[in-house]
Amino acid sequence: VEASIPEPQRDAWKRNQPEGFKDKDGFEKEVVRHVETTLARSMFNCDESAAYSATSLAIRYRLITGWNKTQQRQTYRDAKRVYYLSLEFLMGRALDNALLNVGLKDVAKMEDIISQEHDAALGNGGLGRLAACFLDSLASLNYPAWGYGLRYRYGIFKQEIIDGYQVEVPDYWLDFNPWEFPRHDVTVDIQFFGHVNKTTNAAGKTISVWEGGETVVAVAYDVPIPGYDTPTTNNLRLWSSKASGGEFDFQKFNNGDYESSVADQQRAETISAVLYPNDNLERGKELRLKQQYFWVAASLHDIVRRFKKSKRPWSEFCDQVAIQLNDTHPTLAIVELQRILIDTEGLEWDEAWDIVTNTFGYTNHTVLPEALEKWPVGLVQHLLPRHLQIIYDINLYFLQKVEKAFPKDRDMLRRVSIIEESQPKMVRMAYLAIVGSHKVNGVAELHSDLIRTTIFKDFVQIYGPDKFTNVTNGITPRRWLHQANPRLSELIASKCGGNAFLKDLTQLNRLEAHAKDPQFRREWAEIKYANKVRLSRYIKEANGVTVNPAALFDVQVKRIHEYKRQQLNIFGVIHRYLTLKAMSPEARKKQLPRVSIFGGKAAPGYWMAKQIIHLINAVGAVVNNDEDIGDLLKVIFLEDYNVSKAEMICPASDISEHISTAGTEASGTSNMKFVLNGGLIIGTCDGANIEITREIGESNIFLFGNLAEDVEDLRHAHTYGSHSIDGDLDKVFNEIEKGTFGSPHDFGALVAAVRQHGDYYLVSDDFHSYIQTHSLVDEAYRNQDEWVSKCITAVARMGFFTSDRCIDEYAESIWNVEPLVVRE
Ligand code: Z57
Repeated sequence: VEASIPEPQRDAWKRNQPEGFKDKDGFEKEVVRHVETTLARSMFNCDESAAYSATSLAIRYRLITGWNKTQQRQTYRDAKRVYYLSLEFLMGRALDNALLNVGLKDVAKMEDIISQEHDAALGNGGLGRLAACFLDSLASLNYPAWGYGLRYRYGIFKQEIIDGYQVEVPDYWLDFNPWEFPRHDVTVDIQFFGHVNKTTNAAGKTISVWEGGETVVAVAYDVPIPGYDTPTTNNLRLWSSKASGGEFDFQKFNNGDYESSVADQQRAETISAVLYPNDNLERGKELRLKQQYFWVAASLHDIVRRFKKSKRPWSEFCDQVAIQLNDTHPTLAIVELQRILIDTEGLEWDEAWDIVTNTFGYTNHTVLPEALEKWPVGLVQHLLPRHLQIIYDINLYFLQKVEKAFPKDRDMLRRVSIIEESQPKMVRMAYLAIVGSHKVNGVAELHSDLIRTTIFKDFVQIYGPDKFTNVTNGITPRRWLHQANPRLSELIASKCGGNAFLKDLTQLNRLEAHAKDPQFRREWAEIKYANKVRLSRYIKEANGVTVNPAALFDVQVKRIHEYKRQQLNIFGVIHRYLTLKAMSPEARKKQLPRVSIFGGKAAPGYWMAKQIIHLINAVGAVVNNDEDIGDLLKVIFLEDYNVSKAEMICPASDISEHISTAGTEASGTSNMKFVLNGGLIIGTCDGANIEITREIGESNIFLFGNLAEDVEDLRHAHTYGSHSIDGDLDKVFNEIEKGTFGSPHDFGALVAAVRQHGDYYLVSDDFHSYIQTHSLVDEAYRNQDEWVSKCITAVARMGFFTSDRCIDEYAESIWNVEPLVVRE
């Protein structure tokens, strides 16, 4: 490692190793130094924004030293590394997390400064946040691991609510970002378009050479990822696109072709300009495919370059490298590695393919047909001509194998072909990912069962069941308990022997003994109340609505999607409103006050999701101003739900809603966040709700609704049988149509989806059970002692859902990697 440092300087280098700082004094000194000499400000004009800048620069100094050491250690030891390829990393804020992970959290108490930071919002929802939790766990468990992603100039849009409608505003987040390190010396030339030539190489072998038609440069930006209380700081490498030939093509510039020179530059920079804002939906846009290849090719080039430095034979590649594909978005990596090995490195097909399949693992995150990626063959041919040839070859060899194994099954070949013989022909990316990986996993037990028995069942026949496995999702307790809910974390620590539970979440089980302790219950409830007061203050500020913190807080925050069924929730709220209105004032006085809180973004092109947002706001406008109702019901839509808002909302919920149509939500991860923060769940038998129930006990969760196994029959009956709507739901619809919540025309599509268009998401089928279960929630909440005991018990049994457990499972059963411990 040291070989690159010239001998005369080495001694000076060693004597001057940067140490970082060790204590509060050193930290403060560093902050002041940055205010004065980096920002060129004084004590007298240091506002909160400058204080944030200086604080983050001080803390990053501490990160860098550990980061450098980690990278040197990993290179020196030359152990197998994990590469996590994800188009999304929904990181949120970094400062608070960095303070906690390097052990300076208690030194610096500064909510106001922390809240100055802009979220790094390079993701849509669950998939992107999972990637962020995984990075935290990988570093906290000392795994040698890199994340690879795109450095979008614009992350997920900011949501504004104007007159009850969503309006999207660009999220330019890079104005001041102390957490990234541009590596202008780490670049990769990426090609697109062009054509393929056959030539003969030195050994007399015919090989294919791809002559690209356009070159774009990928520039690396590195983000340090500190582990919690570990010596490991891993690296997240994000690629940014720029034109080759620098800012302008000077040839063109000098020829007076200034405009086309600027156009080239803009075309190149467009690749990493913006995150596609769709969650669980693929729209097949050319620029998206360009993004995918750009990022995948740059990452693989980097990985291969690193491997080649070790001078090992190619046969050892998969002993050194494990690459995890976060959904099918990086599937082209499979094709790209095969291309590098056969076209550039001169390996034989079979030898190369063996290396490829042993390197990759593929995680599936959805069974929704509209989210499964398919690319038109013509588009792939145009953009990546050599890759399409390789895809066809992969498919040919695969289908030959299938034909041998299932000689009488012609239809099998059609069904499993990587190329769908449709008009136009399509490349099925999930099938390519399965064929090119050694393991395929789902993200919760039900979901993994579903992919084995439905969308991928033919592949289970072909490869056998062992290729398909489950790794139930998890969340990092550092951010989602200790950071989001410091007081609860402290109370837990007082019963669990300190903060050890943050590294071994199963130790939460020591709480169980205190679930019925009146004093402990009181302290627990007091913290929940304080968190609700804090959220109430925020609601007052943001929405101008006064809510009663003693009311039951009922929360549904997540991307707006018909399958997640926010429409079921708001129809339920209307039902509650009608029930309250129909009561005598005396009867009303006995009712339990509720606050229904919604939040979440709709994809800009998802019209139905936007209608749902509008209805929620329209209902809020009526209910919140109805004097008959007062505190008994408030309906709040929180604008611009994001990671840092989730950190405030999760600790303040009494009950949260995870009510997807059974079989549609692969896992869900916010369900875990809410329970870990001492809230209960109302939910369907879907995704990780099922395992949460198994862990915390049926009496500590409110389950309702039809089961996944019944969905198909119900849908069939809606279309081919007579479809009658639930009576209570019918009353809700009639009220909407009376114009109670504004022009009924505005909400016609939401009603028609259930009444006329087959109720694909089973809103009517589940409505009665949903309403009844909400009554059970009210009833249970009235007995506060019992309720708090349930919450404590549930938290005590949540140990399984840490992302540390997930990462250990991936490491053991998919990656075959081990932690790199520091030898002193
Ligand atoms: C996304 O956020 C998820 C799946 C997708 O296919 C895409 Br695209 C985006 C989510 C699932 O909907 C959640 O159920 C799951 O918990 C999350 O991925 C992480 O696995």
